[in-house]
Amino acid sequence: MRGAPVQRAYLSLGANLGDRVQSLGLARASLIALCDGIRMISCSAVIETTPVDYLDQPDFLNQVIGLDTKLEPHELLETCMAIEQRMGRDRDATPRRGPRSIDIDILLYGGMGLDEPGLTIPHPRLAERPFFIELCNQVGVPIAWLPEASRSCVEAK
Ligand code: PH2
Ligand code: MG
Ligand code: MG
Repeated sequence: MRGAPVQRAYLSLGANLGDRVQSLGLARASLIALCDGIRMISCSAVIETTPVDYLDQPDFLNQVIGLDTKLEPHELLETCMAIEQRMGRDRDATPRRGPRSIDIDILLYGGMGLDEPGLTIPHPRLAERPFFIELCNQVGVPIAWLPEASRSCVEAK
């Protein structure tokens, strides 16, 4: 990280178990307080969304935040996962795409595309989740960073 260029990244926060408002707040605070090399730039509204992909689960609260970071994509991912773990998320106890107390995903990073084990950027389901697009729009994501399939939704506004 030392000497690395600062990159703008956008993360999604999601929670549908426990005190969802508190979980999103704690995730934001953890990203700011615990992480060297991360500066929070923007926060979207927190919105309630109906579950997608795995339908039989409680409604989510979702938010998108913009950061400036010197962490490289995999370091940022590790940071997100460490915060999830500190907050008590137990990946083994819940089904894939099922209920979770906190989920912190990298949506976009420096306008780059990456497809590596454990990390795909842009987030592979960004374009198919309208609430992600709406929240990205709120925090001023450059349209060119969005997957092509979702650009028309933003441009149409
Ligand atoms: N995350 C999932 C699965 N389904 N649905 C909503 N509404 N919001 C989410 O963040 C979400 C979801 C797995 O990452
Ligand atoms: Mg997710
Ligand atoms: Mg995740």
